[in-house]
Amino acid sequence: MMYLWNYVDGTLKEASDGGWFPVHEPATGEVYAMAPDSRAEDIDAAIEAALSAFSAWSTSAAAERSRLMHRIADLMQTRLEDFAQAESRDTGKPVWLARMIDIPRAIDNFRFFAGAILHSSSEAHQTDTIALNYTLRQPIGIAGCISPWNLPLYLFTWKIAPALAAGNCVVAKPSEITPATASLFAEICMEARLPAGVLNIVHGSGENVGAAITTHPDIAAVSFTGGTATGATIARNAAPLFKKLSLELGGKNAALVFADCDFEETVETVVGSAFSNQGEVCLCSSRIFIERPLYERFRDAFVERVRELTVGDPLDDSTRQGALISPQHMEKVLSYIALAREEGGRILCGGERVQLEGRCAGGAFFSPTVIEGLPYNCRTNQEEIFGPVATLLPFDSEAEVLTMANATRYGLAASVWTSNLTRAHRVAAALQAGIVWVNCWMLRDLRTPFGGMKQSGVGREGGWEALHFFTEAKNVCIKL
Ligand code: TXE
Repeated sequence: MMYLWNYVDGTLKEASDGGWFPVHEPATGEVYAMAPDSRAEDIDAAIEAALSAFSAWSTSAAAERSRLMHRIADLMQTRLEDFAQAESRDTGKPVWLARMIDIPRAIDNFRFFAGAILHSSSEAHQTDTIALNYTLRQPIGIAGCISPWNLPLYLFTWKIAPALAAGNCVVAKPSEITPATASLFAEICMEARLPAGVLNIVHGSGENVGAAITTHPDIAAVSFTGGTATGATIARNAAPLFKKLSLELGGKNAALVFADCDFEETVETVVGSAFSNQGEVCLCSSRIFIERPLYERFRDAFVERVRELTVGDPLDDSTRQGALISPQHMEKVLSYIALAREEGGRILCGGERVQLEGRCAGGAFFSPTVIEGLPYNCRTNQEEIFGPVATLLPFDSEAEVLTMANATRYGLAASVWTSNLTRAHRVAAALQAGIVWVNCWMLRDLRTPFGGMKQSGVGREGGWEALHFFTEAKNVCIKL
């Protein structure tokens, strides 16, 4: 049995009351590790360590913080394979995916903000000949970072890196479902000699550890990615304490496929956008709108491709769909398949559990599912399933597809598939989504604002947005 540890004040520790919780491997259903079941006292200790470290870290040269962050990135690079194996075992995602996307992106997050902090600048405003104003952007203090289970290290570092680069100390909690790579990351920080207390990682449940972070008076800002319902709880907890809040929540993302799209490329990329990481990405397309003249041709090619997505052992390089995160989550996905049937949907492929043999016999595997025949406003097309399920819907006009695409409480991402440039601009502007991809999906530039509108979140991450979030803007006005 493997044991994972908290990382507090520069050392590895167990929970203060000695409790542990089991960590499961979704592909086998087996418990393979134990992690500290921390309590509010562990958060108190982490915050105390962060407060002690803050003065030196927040006044250290940006070049020094940058150097240390590059060092962390270098060390992660040397252990890329260990990280990829750990991420795959913890989440059920194919190991090749963790090796190609999750871990390189986590390394990039550190490199990107290590570079960005050296290039940051702030504004000056001259008030005629009377005064000169300039903006100081100062570290905000202790930042709380809470991340989910679907892209564990990728999203954990996406929050921690800008917070540290801006000169804050951090108390971070990875999802209790996937604590392994955060634990490995702590080892890297020790090896890189990150000063004690600058980053503290505390494992445990949302109820105990997450809530302690969001309600602690010494945490100045909370950056959270996870479910919309949890986001609402965090907003309720943090609001009376006037914490800065960044919330990246769920999505019910639309792909808008026009008849003039590049057919082959669109089919191929939209399949990827719906089923990458078993559909467990907040950016995945789950509602695919197809212009009627193309509907049947697109549907048939799409279903054919989806049938080719091999469900299998995440360790096997030929696997395209690994395990879902847990049997409970699989039950949730199954309940939506039953709902879709009740609502009149036709299952074109998938829709059931996949029983593998041998090592993976106890795993939570599910066949990628395509459904048609559902109205845009039914529950299946309104609620986030967060699994390998996509619905296909025909449309007749641009106005109609915009109405349907925008008719959800979410507003995270959308994609538009067309060769008509004017239409692409027009539709992109009219979509209620924080991110619109045109003829692509998941093409990311870390300088761009990232986040959602409506119930997909509050605030933006990425680039200067993240550095602004993790700093306090102070105007200094000098009379001339
Ligand atoms: O998320 P939670 P879960 C969606 C998806 C999924 C649903 C639930 O629909 O089915 O959310 O997933 C911590 N105070 N997304 O249960 O519960 C928790 O410990 C403070 C969308 O994993 O929101 C974990 O670290 N923290 C998504 C983190 O919040 C609390 C990615 C996320 O857990 C807390 C993942 C509390 N009261 C799921 N309760 C996306 N948009 O990327 C829990 N947490």
